Amino acid sequence: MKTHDRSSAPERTHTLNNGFLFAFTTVAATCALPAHTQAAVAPERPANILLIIADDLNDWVGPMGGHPQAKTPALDKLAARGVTFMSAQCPAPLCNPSRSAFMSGLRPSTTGIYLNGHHWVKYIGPGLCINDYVRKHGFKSYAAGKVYHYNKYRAEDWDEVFYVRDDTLPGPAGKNAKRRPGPFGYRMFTEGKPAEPFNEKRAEKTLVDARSVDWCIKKLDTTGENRFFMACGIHRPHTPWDVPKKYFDLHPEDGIRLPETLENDLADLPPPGIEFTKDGNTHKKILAQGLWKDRVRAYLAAISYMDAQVGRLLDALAKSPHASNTIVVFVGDNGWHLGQKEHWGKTTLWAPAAQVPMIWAGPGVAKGAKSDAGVDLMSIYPTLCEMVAIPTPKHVEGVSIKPLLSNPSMKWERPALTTMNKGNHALATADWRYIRYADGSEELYNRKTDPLEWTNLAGKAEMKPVKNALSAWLPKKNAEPVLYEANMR
Ligand SMILES: [Ca+2]
Ligand SMILES: [Ca+2]
Repeated sequence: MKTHDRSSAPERTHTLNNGFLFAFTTVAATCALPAHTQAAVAPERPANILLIIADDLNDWVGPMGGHPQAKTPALDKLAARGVTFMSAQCPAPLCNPSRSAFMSGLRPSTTGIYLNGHHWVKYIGPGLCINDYVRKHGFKSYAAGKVYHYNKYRAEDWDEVFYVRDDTLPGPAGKNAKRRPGPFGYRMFTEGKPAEPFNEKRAEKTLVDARSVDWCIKKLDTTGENRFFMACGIHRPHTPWDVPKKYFDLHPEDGIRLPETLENDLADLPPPGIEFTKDGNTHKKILAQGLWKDRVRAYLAAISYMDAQVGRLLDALAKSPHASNTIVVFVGDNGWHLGQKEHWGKTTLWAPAAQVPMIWAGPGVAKGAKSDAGVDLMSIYPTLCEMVAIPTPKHVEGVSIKPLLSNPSMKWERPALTTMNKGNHALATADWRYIRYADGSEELYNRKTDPLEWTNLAGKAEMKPVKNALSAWLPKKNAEPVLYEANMR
């Protein structure tokens, strides 16, 4: 595993298992930080942080009700002891720009990191990301699994990292997988064939997500006197969806319900919106193959598998000495379309791709509550700083939602912001979704009367005040994209 050459080299580096598994112990005080980040820890709030990130998870989880047949008992349990945000949005509907943004506090429109081929490590300096920043305030920071896109960690920003390459993928690390042709290549499913459960002979505990969770569980046992910031990234329900059979069995195909869709839903979209739905005619093909239900079932199975892993980690936390003083944040990095607006996958500004689960629980958080405030994942960094009583660094662009955690029904004016490539933005509140594309074309949906966002109201004269009010929140800066590097994808 290549590490970045810096004058403050790691104290020790272990490279194990063909380089796919590694752990680092780094010198704590390696990064020069701006003076405003040097304040001391407030001793009266000794809370730890556990951040769990699921990959490509839309609102098909129990507490959000995005799909009536989602089975997510662990998230149901977490929601029962915390606050679920019903209108949370990602900063970008794609892994790398979303994760690098909410972990660093810097939006894609500020950094120019819009795509997976934009190597965030080269543009966001040390000391800025939350996992590194909290270390200056007495935290140890630990990562397991997919926290940043692939394994594009800056290892020096953590005390220890556990990363196992997902060996169900093809390529040098994927000896168990073969390439599956289709519009999404190996990453989705074999075109024209029903989804298949993972090789039954292989024990679940050997799969990547189970191993990441096991590592975190062990770490919970061994964390010493320091407060900890632990991030656990679960790869599922990102494709491939071939999770173990028992999760498919939870979702019999016969009764599977398809997402609600509208014929000619695309008719009222401006050209850039239509462009976002183009993904190689996947929807037409899936319809022709009669596999829509099959795909919905496989996604639900992958969500249940993810939930089971999250449940193991949360159960272990509940039994640990850190049970009562750990703030838990569960999020998805971006959503996923399964036929809504004739689209499959992410990379759109509509709810299926932009809306994500965000559940908070722990000291200072209301129990069993829901908030429909328009918030986005940029709130994670400043809220965590406030919750653990350390100063929020000045570069952080999001705002703290701490008031909502104790008073989830309070009125919240500010909209959530999602950005897709340069100059395309969606602003979402509990009531509205307003999309402004780079060419100035628009969409507006009334989320209260039209929750599936079918009827574009942007052209109606009486909607002008709504559009104007939301437009005020568009970012002033739209950074040029940074250099695209194909090998980052
Ligand atoms: Ca993702
Ligand atoms: Ca429509």
